[in-house]
Amino acid sequence: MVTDNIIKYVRRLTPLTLVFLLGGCSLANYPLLDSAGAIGQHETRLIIIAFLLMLIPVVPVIVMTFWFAYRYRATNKKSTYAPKWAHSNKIEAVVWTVPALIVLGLAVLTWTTTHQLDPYKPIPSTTKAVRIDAIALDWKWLFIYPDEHIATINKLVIPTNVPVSFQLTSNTVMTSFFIPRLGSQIYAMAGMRSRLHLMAKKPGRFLGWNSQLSGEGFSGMHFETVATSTQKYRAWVDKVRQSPHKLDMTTFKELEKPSSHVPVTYYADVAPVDLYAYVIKKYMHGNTHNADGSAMTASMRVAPNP
Ligand SMILES: [Cu+2]
Repeated sequence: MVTDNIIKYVRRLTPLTLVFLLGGCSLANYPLLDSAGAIGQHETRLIIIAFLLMLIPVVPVIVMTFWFAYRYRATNKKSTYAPKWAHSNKIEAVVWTVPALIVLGLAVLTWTTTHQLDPYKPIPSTTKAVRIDAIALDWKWLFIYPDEHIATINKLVIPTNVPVSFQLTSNTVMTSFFIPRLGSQIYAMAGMRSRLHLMAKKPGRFLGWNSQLSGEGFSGMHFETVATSTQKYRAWVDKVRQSPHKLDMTTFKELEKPSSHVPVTYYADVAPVDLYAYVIKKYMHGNTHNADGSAMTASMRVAPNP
């Protein structure tokens, strides 16, 4: 029969089609599924669990569509013909209970993980966190390492297995700080402080970017994050300290002018003010609050950093 032949061909072709369709896939193209960070790994697990949960109704529906079409075809005289059929309590029970349970499961999962993975929550560790002040400029990222008194443009270097504690703000419109392979994305807003904690679990080079459209130079607003051993991180800090550039008010005034695709720049010294506090203060107009709505502490309002 013709249909039998068609089914045979489809059966033979399916694995081959899959090979062609999925041949282009590699985890490198899907940074969220190829996590290299402590937070990111939890998030990857969450994405996969949510995906599988949602497949519970999707897969049977797809299978049944084909099965019904085949079983209840006009030429099949063996299946029951029931033109008056209208209602089934059994079907209603399945159709309502299963999605309800899935929604309940997703709700519990989302509630617990959003609290577990709160970007404001420090990552427990025996080693002291590396502090980084990230300031979004038009259209580049300024990273200040307040404990090292160094700064960079569009480049982050962090030690592996050491928590990194970011405080972020923006010297311009709202932007979004995101290193997909390390974990959570967070917004940086003018006059506000947002916090983010990340930790790289393995060495590597990861793309970081602004994932919030912020105007003309948006597409050039990305940076490389290098996770490396603590020794190499220390060596890098020493190297930055050799840089001839200093980040003072004059340099900052130049930096805040719009420019895009700005090459990596190192600053050996950040002087004399606490730039992060200065940028926040610029936009406060007396109303000081963190991005979560809480009031800023007095030490945040007046430079320098605690
Ligand atoms: Cu606000």
